Amino acid sequence: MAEIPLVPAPLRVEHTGGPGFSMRAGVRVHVGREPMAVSTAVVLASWIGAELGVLVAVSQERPRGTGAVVLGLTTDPADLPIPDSLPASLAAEAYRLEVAEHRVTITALDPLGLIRGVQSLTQLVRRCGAGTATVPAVVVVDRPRFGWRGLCLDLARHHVPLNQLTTVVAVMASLKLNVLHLHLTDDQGWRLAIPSRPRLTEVSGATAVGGDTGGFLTGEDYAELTAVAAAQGVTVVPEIDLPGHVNAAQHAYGEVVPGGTPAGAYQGVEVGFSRLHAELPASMPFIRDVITDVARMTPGPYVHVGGDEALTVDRGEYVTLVRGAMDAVLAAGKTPVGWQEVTAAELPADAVVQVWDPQVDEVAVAAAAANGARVVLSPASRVYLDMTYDDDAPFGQSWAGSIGLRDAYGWEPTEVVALPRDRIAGVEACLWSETVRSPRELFVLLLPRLAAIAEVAWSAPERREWPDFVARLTGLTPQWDAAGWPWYRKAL
Ligand code: TNX
Repeated sequence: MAEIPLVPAPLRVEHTGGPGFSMRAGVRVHVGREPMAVSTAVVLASWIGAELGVLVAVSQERPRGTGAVVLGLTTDPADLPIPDSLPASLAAEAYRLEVAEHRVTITALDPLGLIRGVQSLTQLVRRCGAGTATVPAVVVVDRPRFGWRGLCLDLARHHVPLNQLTTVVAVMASLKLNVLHLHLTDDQGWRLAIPSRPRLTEVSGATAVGGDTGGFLTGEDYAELTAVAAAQGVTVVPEIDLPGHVNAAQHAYGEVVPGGTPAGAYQGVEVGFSRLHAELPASMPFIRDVITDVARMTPGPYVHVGGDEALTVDRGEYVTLVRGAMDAVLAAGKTPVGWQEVTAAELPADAVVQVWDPQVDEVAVAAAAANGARVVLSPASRVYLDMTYDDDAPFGQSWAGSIGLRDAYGWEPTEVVALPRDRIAGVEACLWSETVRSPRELFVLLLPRLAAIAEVAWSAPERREWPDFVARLTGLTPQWDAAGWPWYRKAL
């Protein structure tokens, strides 16, 4: 399969032989009338146009003649084909891609599937000289293994501005990842403007680890990011971390500090020292207002309330504060997500629990799952991309060990915690940013390991094989170079 460099590996790919499809001036993208499908067609047409250096038209007429890329929705799962037993959320992302000499056809049940098919098509396009490109003659039948395929990005320790975030979304989408979890608040900084508490960013937007430059997303930035992400089938999940990791909030608002004096700015990297206090009258209104604002600004269905490493809060008070935050999420019509520690509280039926720490309390996670929670797996020793690649890697941390490309690839989500299969929502990589001081460091820590984790999350276990993965990835990296995405070359 190496000559077909699809990453993550599709369910089935068949080389049909023949000359393949030749893209040149005059190629058109055909689509029906469904608005999301039309926006996918526009994204594809502009991508092909940029590759070829020509303008590519989007047409809603029936395709005639040659040179057409046709995006079509179907209502019949047998067209793809998809088994009846597949959950609807996974079926929505399934697609069939057929490349023949005169036509490329992408078929799906839902516009999301068209987006995934387009992402495969773009990985197959080979530029050959000025104004032309070819696509090999193949039939790809594909669908995801897990519905939650995420990346958690820490903006709080070091800010990541909008232009870099949109590139991260493009990288994610190209690997069929579909959840961008933003860790927006922590001890060191607050990165999203909150209308009801403007001082959060006015004061704590400016701070960062080591006294480095801060920054924050305005409401308009955030709206643009969520729209850019949605157009590529990526859902943004904002995280407001509490009741620990709150020094930036306490630096901006003394009302959530006992005694009322705002805390100093924090530039270090220790965790676990700051906390909210349930007995302070301002605490619950603060939590409610912030969560309500964030939920209102967020088009996606989830709000993450953190809950990790609240090391100085006793259990009863922890439960009160976490439940308060989750109730605010529910009242705003969203689904709460929390780090594994939130299993100390009784969770709402459809909550999502994110497992990260090797010291996980498996019994508590299993009990939450038995009560209806779904679980996202972020085992630190496999997916914490702030860890170094190896001993001589130029940057990164090491508390969870080094994570080489093969470590990020060679693990099985169903073996992290004993859970019924249908309780596993999926997999999420995390890039904590204590040490991340430049876009180059950010992308080099992500790539190529993010591709490995994307394959763990998307591909059927029987399709995953290390040498084949390395060969496909090697075939894909010229596209990363062409896009200007830095990556860690020694990993391959
Ligand atoms: C643990 S993972 C943390 C973060 C740190 C990270 C560094 C989690 C929920 N908490 O606060 O940034 O380790 O690797």
